[in-house]
Amino acid sequence: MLKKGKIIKIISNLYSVKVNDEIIECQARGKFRKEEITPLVGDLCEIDYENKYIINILSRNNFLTRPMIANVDVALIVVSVKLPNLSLNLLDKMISIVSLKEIIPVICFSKLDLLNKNEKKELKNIIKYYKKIGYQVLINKDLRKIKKALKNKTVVITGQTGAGKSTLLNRLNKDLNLKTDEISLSLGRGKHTTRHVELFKFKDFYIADTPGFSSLDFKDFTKEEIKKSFKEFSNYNCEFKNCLHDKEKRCQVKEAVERKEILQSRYDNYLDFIKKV
Ligand SMILES: Nc1nc2c(ncn2[C@@H]2O[C@H](COP(=O)(O)OP(=O)(O)OP(=O)(O)O)[C@@H](O)[C@H]2O)c(=O)[nH]1
Ligand SMILES: [Mg+2]
Ligand SMILES: [Zn+2]
Repeated sequence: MLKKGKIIKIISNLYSVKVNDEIIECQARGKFRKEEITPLVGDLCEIDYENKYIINILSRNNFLTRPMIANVDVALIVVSVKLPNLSLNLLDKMISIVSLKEIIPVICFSKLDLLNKNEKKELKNIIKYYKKIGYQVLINKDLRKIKKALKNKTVVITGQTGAGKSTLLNRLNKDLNLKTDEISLSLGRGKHTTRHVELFKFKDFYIADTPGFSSLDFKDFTKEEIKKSFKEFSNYNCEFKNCLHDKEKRCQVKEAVERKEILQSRYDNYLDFIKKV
């Protein structure tokens, strides 16, 4: 019998497929390898229910390769402000990547309790900027707001190793008991405690825990696309229609950076990204 399901976990060659309220452990057909299809967590699929085989992967709305997941609406980007240290470069990279995949980024800062007064003030300005340009910005202590933002969505939680992703999920759902670990003080980052992608059903949303990263590749995109993903830049009309806001003359974006209308770090990260494609 053919049944429809959703892949919620993959560990080596074993695929956990949720069919209604039942979890079926399946193998994947060899044909996927031949056709170069990699079944992903989040994929909708058809399975041969008796023989426990995935027969078909249904077409995807979108997918990410880091973390590997398909069909997500929202990326909850967990950004640690200390231990590991705040990296606006990684944040901007994540925002660009997920936006270009038609996934809505929701920014969630963690570990604000480790900041001193001055650092808190600095962070407040950063939060204000990201809100102004149109992103939802939350903090990991505010569970009520996080739940509200994720309602009825399929969500991937992503961010640096040690940022506190699994800790946050455990707080959102007391039954989860995901493994979490102290960060390595010598390296100043996490220990890659979460090793696989797994999708959990909460009351009114799906959310996937994922392994964190310590760095991210930024490829497969064009300079034009990266420019488009810095959405505040589109408020400015430069003299050259195809202005890359780099070495061009009379660039309105550069002038806005000078007036401090655009955050210097946003602009620097943008230049960094287009240099790398
Ligand atoms: N001080 C402080 N520590 C936190 C906070 N959130 C998480 N932590 C700690 O940070 C450490 C790492 O948390 P994890 O939840 O394992 O981090 P992770 O993002 O899942 O890491 P990976 O699975 O490696 O990607 C743990 O010791 C947590 O207790 C926070 O808001 N404040
Ligand atoms: Mg984790
Ligand atoms: Zn320009």
